[in-house]
Amino acid sequence: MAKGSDGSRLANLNEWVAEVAALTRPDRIHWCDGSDAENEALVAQMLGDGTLVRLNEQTHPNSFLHRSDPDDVARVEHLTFVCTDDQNDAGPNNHWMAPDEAHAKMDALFDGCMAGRTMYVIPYCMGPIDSPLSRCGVEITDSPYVVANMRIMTRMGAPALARIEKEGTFVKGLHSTGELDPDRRFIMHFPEELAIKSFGSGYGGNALLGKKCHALRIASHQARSEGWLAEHMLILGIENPQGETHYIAAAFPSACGKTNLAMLIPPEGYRNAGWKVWTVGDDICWMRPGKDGRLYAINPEAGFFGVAPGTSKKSNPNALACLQRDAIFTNVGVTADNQPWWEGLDNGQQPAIDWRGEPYDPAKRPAAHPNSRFTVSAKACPSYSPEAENPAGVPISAIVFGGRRASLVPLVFEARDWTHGVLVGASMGSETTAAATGAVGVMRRDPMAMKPFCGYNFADYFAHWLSFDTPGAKLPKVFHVNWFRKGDDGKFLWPGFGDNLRVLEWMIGRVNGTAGAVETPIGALPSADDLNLDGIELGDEALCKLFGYERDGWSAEFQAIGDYLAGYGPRMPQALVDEQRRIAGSLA
Ligand code: SAT
Ligand code: MN
Repeated sequence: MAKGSDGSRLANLNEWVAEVAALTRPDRIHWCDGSDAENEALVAQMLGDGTLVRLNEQTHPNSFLHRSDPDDVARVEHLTFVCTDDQNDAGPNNHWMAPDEAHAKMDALFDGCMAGRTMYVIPYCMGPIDSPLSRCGVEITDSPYVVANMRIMTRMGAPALARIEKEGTFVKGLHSTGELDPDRRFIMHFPEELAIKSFGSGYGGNALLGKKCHALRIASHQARSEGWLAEHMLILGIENPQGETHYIAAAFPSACGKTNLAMLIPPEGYRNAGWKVWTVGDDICWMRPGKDGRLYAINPEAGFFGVAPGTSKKSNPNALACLQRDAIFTNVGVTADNQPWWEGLDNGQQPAIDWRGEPYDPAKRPAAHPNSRFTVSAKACPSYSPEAENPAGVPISAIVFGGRRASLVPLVFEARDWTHGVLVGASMGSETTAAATGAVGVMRRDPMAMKPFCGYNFADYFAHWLSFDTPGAKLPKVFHVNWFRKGDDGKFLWPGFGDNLRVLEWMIGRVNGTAGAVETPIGALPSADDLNLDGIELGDEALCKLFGYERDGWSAEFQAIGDYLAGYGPRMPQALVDEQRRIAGSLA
């Protein structure tokens, strides 16, 4: 019998923990309270066994490096399953396994896997503890690294347990790092049971079960039945010189700059005029209609699990400011004096040791893994919005969809109405990144940036999106952006980063009815004069490609979008099919 079980006041939680302990057979059970003392003891243990390395205490107090297994550095989409009774409910967008078969497979892997280890029970709350939009879960894991990360990424410990005891329902997440054998690695979701089983990986998106597994895959399913939306979106607030703040939610695939956009620093002219950007969240957004008909959003997370490479004083000074202390770095390089280092950090220092712990040799590998990450509390961010803790959430004025598209897609366009906006989201395409294992730079459809994260059939998901358009609803305007358009020389045409505020300002102008646009079949595009381009130089090619619309290319794109939607069969909502046909027709 494992030692250390304090238990909770909730019989179904205690029973589940006992069941898991009987299966996994840990030496000890530790119920996490989220206290500093608990965290210090875990850190000391991980420093002792090499799971963590202490970074330079002078430059980066209380900060640590974790080097993962080299085969365990990203999400594994081919090993991620949604296990619903009926395969059609998971949809062609998910890998599916029958729940009984999946449970049997996973339970065989979990059998005795915690022998000699401590089993940690982590009660957590996704969202502010006192928000009606928040939802809770309990993750059981044998990884102290997961505990330390969950403590930063969620509201974890005693207050979460108190809420769970009151509510009685919670998402059950079971995780073990196992032997990290890629052939014995699966991330299984049981949305109908509000349960997750993840084995064989310690990587964030596979192992911090509050994040993608709960807050997106399980929550998207839950949101559908409860009338809300769980989305892969950042949330930011834009305060104009008059002191009015508009909130924007924006969906981009992993590693396409959500963290940078969420923490944007306005260009100098805007700063001087009094513009400010507030960060509410950088990855996940839960939204629900309020009494006034607007959508209100919370960030269910409490921290950032951001991509390190490319983060610099220039690209994201707010992120860099967060990373000065109390951060966990995973798979970055280090300098000779043990400071964290990654490609694009641009601080004049040089790496000495790479992410594998070997002397840095640029001919061999980059110092930091392309999907190396930092974990840090949102409260450390200078632009963190006080409204992020508001239990009522923030009202959303605009929804933005965006992907990485080297060609065709202009800088920004606006959807005509909600149905068109849902089609714009549903037909999003993007070139793949290092956030998941597999080829990088391949264009794929990634509707609403949810391809890896939607816990049910995309056709039903689009229908759910369409269902928000009810009488009395005051829905946000919907836009599409592409920061990644390239010129003939292969270089990016748009400067991006802080200058993206110029595009966001135009959107707010459209919301307020003050900004101009040109109507086209794909939506309303600003002309170069509709955007404030003061202080940036754009050549003829850039102006043409960023603000133009290429009829032939879009005609082909809409054929491809039609084929994509048809792949979902009759379950695809007719309103979306009609919208696609209407636009395809006007492009022909
Ligand atoms: O899935 S992670 O949380 O590791 C990050 C991402 O891919 O968006
Ligand atoms: Mn993400």
